[in-house]
Amino acid sequence: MFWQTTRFRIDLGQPRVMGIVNVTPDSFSDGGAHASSASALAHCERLVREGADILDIGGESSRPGAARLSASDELARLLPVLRGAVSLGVPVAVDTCKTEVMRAALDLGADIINDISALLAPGAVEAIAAQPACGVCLMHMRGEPPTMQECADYADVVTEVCSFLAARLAEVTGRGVAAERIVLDPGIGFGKRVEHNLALLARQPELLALGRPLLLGWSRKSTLGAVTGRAVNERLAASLAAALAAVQQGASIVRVHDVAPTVDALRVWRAAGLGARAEPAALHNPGASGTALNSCDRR
Ligand code: 7PJ
Repeated sequence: MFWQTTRFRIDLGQPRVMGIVNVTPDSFSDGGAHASSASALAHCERLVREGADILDIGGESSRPGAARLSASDELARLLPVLRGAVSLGVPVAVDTCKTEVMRAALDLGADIINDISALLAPGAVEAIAAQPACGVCLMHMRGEPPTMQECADYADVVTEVCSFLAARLAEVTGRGVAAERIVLDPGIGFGKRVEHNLALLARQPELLALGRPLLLGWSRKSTLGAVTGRAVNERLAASLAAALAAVQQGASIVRVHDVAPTVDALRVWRAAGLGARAEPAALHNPGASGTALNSCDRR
């Protein structure tokens, strides 16, 4: 399977690592804002050196209870970093749910829109459909970040996440976005309690029936803290275990903070031959023998 994005057609015959880049706000001065862009860009460069296949740049925190940011503040944080990131040779995703931010990011050459609200904002589907090839990640969330943990009620979380993603996929493709441009994400931690997140891992193969690749974000999340009793900065081992388990359960892309250790873990997983997929990359791309581990095919 492939994920079509603006500049890259990403071969998902092997699992891919999406490195998280949070653009840290600095409200003290323009100099401070400039410094935080420079350090975010340095972080992008580091993640690429560590083997990230995709960068995911976010300007707004979507953690439970987080305050909302205006589109212009979000753009002021994002755009300077995005400008530099698009020259690093890997596909760049922008993590946003605002239509205005999507448009500006796509104008600057972003490859992927990663939307935790699955393009539900007015005009968002149109903004994606207006582009010939940008990629999109549609994620399930119950409620909105400030209050989402109050909405965590499900009769059957896996079935409900599945139906939501199926409906969004149908809507977005129906409005002119090719299915090949879309990946799906059950949204670990977004309006879900520990038992819901763990059920989504245990029964993740059911989501594969939707017919599109899965992106999973477990890195450092609170469910891992609940399971291990560890604080957020002590969850590396738990995050690696979750990433590998997600891949073993069929995930094509893992969204992580700790790129180098995740790349190592996946190398071992692949070396053991555990990565054989129903659709090996070679069947789709017979000319490309010996593709480098972290390469993405340019369109
Ligand atoms: C996710 C995300 C995720 C996708 C965040 C955090 C919270 N985008 N953005 N999937 N999580 N697609 O990293 O803890 O799980 S922000």
